[in-house]
Amino acid sequence: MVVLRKLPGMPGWPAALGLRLPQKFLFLLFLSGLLTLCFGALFLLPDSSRFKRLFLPRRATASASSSSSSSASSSSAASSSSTRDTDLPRSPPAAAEPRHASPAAPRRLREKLRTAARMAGPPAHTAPGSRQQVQGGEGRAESATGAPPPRETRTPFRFDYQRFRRSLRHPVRGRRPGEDPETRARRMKIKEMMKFAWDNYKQYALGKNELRPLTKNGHIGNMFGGLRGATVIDALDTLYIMELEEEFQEAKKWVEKSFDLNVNGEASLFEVNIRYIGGLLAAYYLTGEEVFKSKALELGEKLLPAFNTPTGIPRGVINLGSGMSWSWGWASAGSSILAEFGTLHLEFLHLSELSGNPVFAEKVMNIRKVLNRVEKPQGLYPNFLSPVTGNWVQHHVSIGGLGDSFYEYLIKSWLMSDKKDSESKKMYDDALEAIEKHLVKKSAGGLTYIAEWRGGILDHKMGHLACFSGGMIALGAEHAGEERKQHYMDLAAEITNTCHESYARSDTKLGPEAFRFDAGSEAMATRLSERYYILRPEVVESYMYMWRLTHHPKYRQWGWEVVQALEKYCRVEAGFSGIRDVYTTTPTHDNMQQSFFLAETLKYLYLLFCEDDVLSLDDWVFNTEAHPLPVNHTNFKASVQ
Ligand code: DMJ
Repeated sequence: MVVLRKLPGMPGWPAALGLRLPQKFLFLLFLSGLLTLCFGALFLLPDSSRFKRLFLPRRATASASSSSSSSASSSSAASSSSTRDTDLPRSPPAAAEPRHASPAAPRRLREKLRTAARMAGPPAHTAPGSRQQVQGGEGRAESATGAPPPRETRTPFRFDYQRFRRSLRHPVRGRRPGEDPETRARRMKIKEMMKFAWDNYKQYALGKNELRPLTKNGHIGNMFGGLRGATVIDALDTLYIMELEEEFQEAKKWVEKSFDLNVNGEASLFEVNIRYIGGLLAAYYLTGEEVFKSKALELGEKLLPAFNTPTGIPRGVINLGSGMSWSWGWASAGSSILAEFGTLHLEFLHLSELSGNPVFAEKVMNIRKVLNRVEKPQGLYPNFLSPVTGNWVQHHVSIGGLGDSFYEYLIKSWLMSDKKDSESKKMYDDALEAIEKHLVKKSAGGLTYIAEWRGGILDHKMGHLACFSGGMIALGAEHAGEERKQHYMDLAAEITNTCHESYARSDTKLGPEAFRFDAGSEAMATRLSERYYILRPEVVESYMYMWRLTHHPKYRQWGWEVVQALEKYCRVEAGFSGIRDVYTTTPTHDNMQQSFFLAETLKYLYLLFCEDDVLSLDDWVFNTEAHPLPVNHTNFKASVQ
C-alpha cells in the first residue's frame, strides 16, 4: 500500500478527499479490487503483447499455446486425443460450433477458441519429421519431454525444384512436332478465347473473383471467405500452358502485389482448396516461382482448423480469420459433404511435400481411415457424413454433385503416387464396382447413364457435374486388369456419348445442368430450373481424356462443336457468359464468367487440340479444377540442404 502512505508535507489521498474511517476502508477496498483486476487482465492479453512479457515470466505465456497446439496437431488421428478431451480450447466440437456459440460466448472463451484454432495450423517450412516443430506456438521449441531440441537437429527444409523438374518425362509444354494445320488453327482459336476472357476480366474486374461480362464489372460472392482474385489464380496455369506470356506476367504481378490472405470471412473449405490452393500449387510446379508456393502454404495453414472435429473429418465452412468452422446450414444434421472432405487429398499431399510439414498429409490420411472404417450400404458411399460420429447421416448417393470428385480423387491419388498407393486404388475399384452394380442403367433408347440413389430408390437423372465420370472411368480403365480394361473403356465411352447427347439434343448444342431418363425423356432436362448452362467443363473434360486414351477423332469433333456453341451463344461484348436455357437459340445470359471457365473448360478444350506430351498424363494429374499436380516419380523425397 505504498501509494497510500502519507508523504511529508502532503495529506494522504483519503484524508485529502476529506474521508472518514468507514469511507477510507471502502475506498481501500475499491482500490485493491482495481489492482487485482489490472493484474488479472494481463493474462487476457495476446501472447505477443509487450506488457505481458514485461510482467509475466515467459514460460507462463507460452504454456497455454503449447498445450493447445499439441492437442490440435494430434487431432488428425481419428479417435485419439480429440475425442477424449473435454478442455474447451482443445475440444474440436466446441470450436466447431461458432455460429451459435460465438455471439454469446464470453470474450475470454472466444479468445481461447481462437488460440486453439490458430495452433492447429503450425507454420510450414519446418524440418521434415521434427514433430515438436509441427506443434506450433511459442512453446514449439520444446520437445514432448519438455527439453529443447539440440540446435543441430533442426535441419532447414528446402524443396528441390530443379530435381523435381528433372524427374518429369516430358517437357511441360510439349515438344511441338509437326501437326495438321486444322488442329493448330483450332487450338489457336481456343487460345484467342482465353485471351478474350482474361483481357475482359483484367479490364473490368481484376481483383474481384469473377467478371460480370454484361454489366462490365466484378463479382465477389461469398464462397471464398474474403479472398479475392479467384479468376486470377484459376487462370494462371492455363495462361502459362497457352504461352500467353504477357497475360501470365500480369496475373503473377497481381498475386505478388495484391493477393491478400489476411481476410476474415466464411469460406468453403472445398472451393478454396481446389481453386486457390490447387491453382497456386500448379503455378508453382509449372514455373518454380516461389511466390506461388509460399502463398499456397500460407493458405493451407489457414484451412487446418476445419479439421478440429471429433473424427478429424473437416467441416465445410471455415472463417479464414478466426479459424472457426461449421457445417453448411443446408447439410442435414450438421454433416460434412463427401465431395468436399473427399477432395483435399491431392493438394494436401503436395502441401506436405513442399513444406516438409507432415500435418497436411496426416489430415487427409485420417479422412481415408474414417471412410475405410465406416460401413458402406451396398458398398456405396453416401454423400453426408457426421464429423462428430463418423457415421452416414443420409443415404443419398451420387456420382454428380455432392459425391463426384471424391471418386475422382481416389483414382488420382493412386496415379499421383506413381501407382504405389494401392489403398486408394482398391477403394476406387470397389466403389466403381458398387456404382456399376447399383447405379449404372441403360435408357429405353440405349443410352448408358449413372442414376442417383436415395436410400435404395433410384432417381433417373444425371447432372452435368456427373459427366466428368466418362474421363475418370477411362483413366481408371487404363490401369484395370486385362479382363476389365476393355469393359471399363466401353463404359467410359458410353457415358461420354450420353453426355454428348445431352448437348446434341439441345438447340444451342450446349448441355443442361441436369438431364433425365424418365417420363419418356432421354438425356434432356425436364424441369425449367435445370435448363441452364454456366460454362461448366465436365463434358469437355471427358472428351479430353477419351481423346488422349483412344485418339478417336470424334472426341475432337465434339470438342469443336462446343467451341462453336460457346462462341455463338456465350460470347458477349466483354467476355463469356452462362446462359439460362440451352433449349432456345435466343437465350438470356446470366452475366457471369465463372473462374472455372478459364481454369477448366478452356484448358481442357485447348489440350484436346494439343499433342499428348503437353501436360502429359505420364507426369501430371489434374485436380478437380483442372490444375495440374505432378506425379510422384521421385518418391517425393524431400531435399534437405
Ligand atoms: C468446378 O469448380 C470443379 O470441377 C468442381 O469439382 C465441380 N464443379 C466446378 C465446375 O463445374
